Amino acid sequence: MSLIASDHFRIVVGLGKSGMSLVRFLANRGVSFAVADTRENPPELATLRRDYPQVDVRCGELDVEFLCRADELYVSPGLALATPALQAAAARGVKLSGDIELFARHAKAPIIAISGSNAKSTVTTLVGEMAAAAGKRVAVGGNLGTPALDLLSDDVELYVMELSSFQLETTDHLGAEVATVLNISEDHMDRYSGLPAYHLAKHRIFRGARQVVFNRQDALTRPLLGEGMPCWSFGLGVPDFKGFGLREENGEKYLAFEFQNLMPVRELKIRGAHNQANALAALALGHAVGLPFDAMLSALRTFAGLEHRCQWVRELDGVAWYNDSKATNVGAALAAIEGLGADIEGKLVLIAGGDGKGADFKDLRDPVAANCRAVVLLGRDRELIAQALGDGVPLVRVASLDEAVQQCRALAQPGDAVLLSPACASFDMFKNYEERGQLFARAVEGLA
Ligand code: UMA
Ligand code: ADP
Repeated sequence: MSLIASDHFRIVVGLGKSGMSLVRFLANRGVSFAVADTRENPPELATLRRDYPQVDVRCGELDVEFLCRADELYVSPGLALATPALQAAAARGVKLSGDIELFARHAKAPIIAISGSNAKSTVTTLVGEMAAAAGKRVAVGGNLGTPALDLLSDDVELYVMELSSFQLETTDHLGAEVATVLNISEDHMDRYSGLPAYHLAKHRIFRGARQVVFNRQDALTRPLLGEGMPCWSFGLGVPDFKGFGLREENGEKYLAFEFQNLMPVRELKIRGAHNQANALAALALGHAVGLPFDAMLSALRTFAGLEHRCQWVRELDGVAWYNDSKATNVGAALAAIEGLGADIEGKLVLIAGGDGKGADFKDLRDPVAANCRAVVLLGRDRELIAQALGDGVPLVRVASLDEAVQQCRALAQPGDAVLLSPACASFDMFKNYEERGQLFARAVEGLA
């Protein structure tokens, strides 16, 4: 039986990276399809016209009549399913689906599926490195960057996939070998009606899973399970049966599994309590698919973290500078402020602000007051953050990242750390979080 009906007509909606992977996938299987994108000039248009000149492409406002010619729409994670034209097509019986659903149907090797509000990329990359250290032919991608369908191959022995709530919304049955939601805190509130809707989207990752990993410190990560589902857990406390955690013995803190100490925490290269949780989550996922501990621990000893995630930039006059530009929501910034704040002698000088995506910043107030010497605010939503922080800490408003760096240089004292952890997306001032992080690092490196 073919896994994809050849007599159906499909439309790929969205011609970015995942849309282009769908085009290649469908064209290689001789399936008939067209493409639509709301943008006049979507990123992969030139590639499509060059490689698939025969494919019908409609750019600009979505035309419901055109969409209704399809049996099924493969919708980009970048487009809200609530988009009126998509809803109008769905009401007329057109099925809405996505690239991850197709991937799941065609993947022949086990899938480790990773979602959560924060730490997805770090844990996905780490599990990938653990699997490679164990000698597995592993494919790593999804929301992380390489679209899932581009990874499909008969040679792959294990898939490690980062999945966003947007991708999961169009996925009915993932069937992962092991699935996890690492943590849940508010994000993308410009696309969801509230936390419950976002939570529900994330939990679709557990559909058809054979095992799960949950976070003992975050009840929202626990799936509602059928009886007998093998369940592993992680958390910063002392672990119990089927649990990964931390245990202290003779003044030394260890990563531990059940009653067994695995490795001293000080051997980790990644910094902060949040990264210890990430290491434990990766161990739990790897263990669930049978990766040996020695290979996983050797990967943990060498993993230095990803760019723009609490990344050390330089030390100048006793002040360490960190780039955490990937902290695009409140939960991520909180983890960095508390994780790094506990690790340094002095205080933090925080740079925050940008596009807040409708978030509520009130949870920053107490941790910022406890850990920060001052906060330098920039970007569109800086006044919203200022209101949430109140008068617990001195606030400095700036107009540019260069100015922010200059202000931090003046504010920080020896033993302090300067942390760019904006709690906001970057799109109001920068192309993306990478550009924001690179410009920050360049400005910091330029300080004399
Ligand atoms: N867009 C339109 N009209 C369209 C289609 C898209 O205006 O018809 C706009 C939307 O603003 C959208 C943006 O274009 O947000 C990007 O959409 P795209 O279809 O061009 O995206 P892709 O290049 O296919 O990238 C997507 C993921 N992007 C999003 O979910 C927004 C990438 O995650 C992912 O790496 C890639 O597929 C491969 O799987 C990025 C991301 O920002 C990194 N993810 C969010 C996050 O991590 O918070 C969820
Ligand atoms: P994601 O792919 O989910 O965005 P990343 O691994 O790229 O996750 O990390 C994004 C940000 O999340 C980092 O900049 C860091 O500040 C924060 N972070 C890392 N680990 C954790 C954690 N365990 N809990 C909460 N926030 C975290």
